[in-house]
Amino acid sequence: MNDGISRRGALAIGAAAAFAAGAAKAAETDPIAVLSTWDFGKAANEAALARLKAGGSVLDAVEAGAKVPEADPTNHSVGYGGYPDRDGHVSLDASIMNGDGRCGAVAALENIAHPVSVARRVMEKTPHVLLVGAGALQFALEQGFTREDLLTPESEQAWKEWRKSAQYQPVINAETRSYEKPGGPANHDTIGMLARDRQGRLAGACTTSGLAWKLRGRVGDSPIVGAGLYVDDEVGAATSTGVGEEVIRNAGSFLVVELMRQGRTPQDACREAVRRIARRNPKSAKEIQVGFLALNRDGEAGAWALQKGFSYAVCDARKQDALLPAPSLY
Ligand code: SD4
Repeated sequence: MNDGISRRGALAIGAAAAFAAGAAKAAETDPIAVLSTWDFGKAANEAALARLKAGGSVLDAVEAGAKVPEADPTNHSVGYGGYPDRDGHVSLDASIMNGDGRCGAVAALENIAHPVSVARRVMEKTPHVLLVGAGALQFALEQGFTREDLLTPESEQAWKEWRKSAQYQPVINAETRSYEKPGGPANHDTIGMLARDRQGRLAGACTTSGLAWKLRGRVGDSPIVGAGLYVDDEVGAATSTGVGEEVIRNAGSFLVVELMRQGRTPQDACREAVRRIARRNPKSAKEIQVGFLALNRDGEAGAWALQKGFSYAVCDARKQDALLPAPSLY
């Protein structure tokens, strides 16, 4: 070679470039990713990432992440401090799912601060998927969970205020308020969390106190596998937030995963699931919020919502505390 670089040198440079490109590709195709719904997802993602870095499994990570808002008394739609039902009972729903199809859930569980952990015990210690109400509480106590009063003075005060009018309008009360005041105190909702480890294993968790002032015994989408959460290592994972009735009617998270299986990107799959809800019930869709969050097996994220104001927290190799606005139909 007569350009100042020997053939041997050129080969070495070529090999180094190829190695660098390969390394970059490996980094792109082998990421850790943790995603969560809403702004409080940032703190939850941090806890999940710490668990992964400490050698925990992807299931350990989503459980650790979901427990952060569950323990936060200022968050009125998840765990301790959640707004009660119309009769004053704080009643919690949660699910957890591993990418190999194992899953567990609890619904209408009272007096236990960490329903996501009880859901995991249902998955690991019983042949069942879902325990509800008094039976779920009995199981939790048998498993060593502590019985607690979850109604904080602040939530009790809000409930007493609500009782003055006692208008049972879960749709507008809970969701549109969040949408009108992004970042405000009402902008707190179900946490749905999805995670992928370096080996491409996926897991998800979803936990909530459900719609404020709901009817006693009402169960939303969050503990219904396929509605509020669905995870499949072969394809990806999805979770939802918003008015659970609409999500259940459309098997929302399962739909998102199946759309990804057909080749859609996570964002496009979420958009199609949102459009399906709007097509089926165009009148109510304008007045409620539903948001989907998805992660595919390669670690690519996406989200879509009916209304503006749905945000999601992303933690990946590039940035650990991103908070992104989801695109919306309206
Ligand atoms: C539910 N999707 O219970 C949950 C809760 C929620 O605002 O997201 N509420 O329907």
